[in-house]
Amino acid sequence: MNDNLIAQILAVAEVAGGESFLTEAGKPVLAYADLDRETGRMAAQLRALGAQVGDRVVVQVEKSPEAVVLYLAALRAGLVFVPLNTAYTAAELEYFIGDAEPALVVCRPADAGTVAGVAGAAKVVTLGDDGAGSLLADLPDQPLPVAERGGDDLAAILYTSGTTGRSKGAMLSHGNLLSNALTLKDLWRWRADDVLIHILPIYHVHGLFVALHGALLAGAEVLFHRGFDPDAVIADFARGTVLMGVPTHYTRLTCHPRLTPAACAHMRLFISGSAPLLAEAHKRFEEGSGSRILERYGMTETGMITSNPYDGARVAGTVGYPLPGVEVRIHDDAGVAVAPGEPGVLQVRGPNVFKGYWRNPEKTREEFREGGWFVTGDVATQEADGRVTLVGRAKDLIIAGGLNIYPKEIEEAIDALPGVAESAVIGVAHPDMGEGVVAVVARVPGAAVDEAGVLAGIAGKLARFKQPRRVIVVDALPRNAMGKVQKAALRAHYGGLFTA
Ligand code: MLC
Ligand code: AMP
Repeated sequence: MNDNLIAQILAVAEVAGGESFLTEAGKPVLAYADLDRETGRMAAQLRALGAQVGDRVVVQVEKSPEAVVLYLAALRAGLVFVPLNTAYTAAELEYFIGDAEPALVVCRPADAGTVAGVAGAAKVVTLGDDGAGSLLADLPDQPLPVAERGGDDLAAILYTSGTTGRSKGAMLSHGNLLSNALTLKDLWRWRADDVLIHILPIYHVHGLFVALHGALLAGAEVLFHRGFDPDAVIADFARGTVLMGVPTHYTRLTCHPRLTPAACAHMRLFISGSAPLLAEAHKRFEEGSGSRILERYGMTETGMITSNPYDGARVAGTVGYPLPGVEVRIHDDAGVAVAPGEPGVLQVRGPNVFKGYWRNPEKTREEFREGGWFVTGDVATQEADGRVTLVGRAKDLIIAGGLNIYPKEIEEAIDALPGVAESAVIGVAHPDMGEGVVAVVARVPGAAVDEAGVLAGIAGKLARFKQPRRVIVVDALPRNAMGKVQKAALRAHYGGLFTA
């Protein structure tokens, strides 16, 4: 049997037939009946461009129907799909390409020159958001058959930043992706007559896997949004049944005057994840929409781990129960299981857990415990009935608008600037993004360092979403008796910067 994820998707597509898979601005743009042929031709193109089974294909393109087909075609050709945030700079891209060593890089037409400069031995082709670009030129007529893949063979590598400041590639297999998708299909009751409103980027687990696989394995229609426009989303509530978003999406929708229970009457499921949904935001959305959000918890390395129940209590501020087939346990610093209700670091084991970090066995060993338990770095409590609540993070991580930002990476960029002695980057409450990035920068005595200079100094190096919203210049950072910078004290001191 072929464990290639796309084999399952095509089996569903065959049944769904003439139904629309992707619909954009009210127009069907890709039918299930065409998925086999479209992915087959694109897969043949990838092969013609030199990508062989097991090769990586790095993709940094805008969200478009063609980009969705590209992802599925990469699976079909047996390639390892490596999607990148469109906000990454050329400097960041160079690192990812150097690490992934792809056969092929697909980029936006406007970036072709810059990308060619950092692509090394990889071939560079382009794909525009209008479907133009060299990738689609002279598309072969003859579809490539679905490549034979085992459950442990890699389907994708998703880069996730680390506390060391360097991103690591999480290796996800066809088996990882399929097991998680099938579990969620049952748990969230996906049906062929569902209509997913797709507003997420397709370079992360949430938009690429959780949302798209859910729809694809049900044969459901996807109302395809390239960005997030609350007006357009609320208009689609009349046809849609499922929405997936990060808390920022729900916060913005809650503020919208047209969010009413009547406007949401056709929707059956609102799902939130990727960042903490404050209990207050949960309540306010319910007041506005008449629906209770279902919050779930996951990670790039593991896909989805826990979910609030479909039937039963969706408790605000909790992330629900471990998914069927997924085990979690909570351990203290000494590696001992904590009592119910006590905090500790959540570990996870199951068919969803990734195969390790790409070409980084040490990091892989560090993050796993004996028996295949992966250490998430999230601090959680679990009640006796199994319900999980996330209460903090053991990892130094900021999540803004559902995007992970690792302070270490920003600190390294700032510390390299002239006149900077050291820096501490923290996340503090932000009304729109959940957390906002603040850099507290200690200058070398007498050096002329200011906010504008620091921001200009890192602008070309780090993606815009990672750049601090505020830079505070000080003479020295607070330290404890051990000499460690007291980030908690900084968070307390600057906590009201965006909310006061
Ligand atoms: C945009 N900006 C951000 C940002 N998004 N800054 C910090 N964090 C973010 N997430 C910047 C822009 O560059 C711009 O900068 C300014 O903020 C305002 O932009 P905007 O137009 O308001 O942003 P918008 O395009 O509306 O995007 C906001 C957003 C988007 C929330 C819709 O960030 C988004 O789609 N987030 C979802 C990310 C996601 O998919 N996460 C899942 C990861 S998977 P300026 O100043 O230049 O104008 C995962 C696992 C799991 O975590 O469990 O799911
Ligand atoms: P990423 O590395 O981008 O996959 O992000 C994974 C991290 O996002 C997790 O380790 C959590 O810290 C966080 N996360 C995901 N879902 C939730 C949630 N529902 N509530 C709080 N944090 C979450």
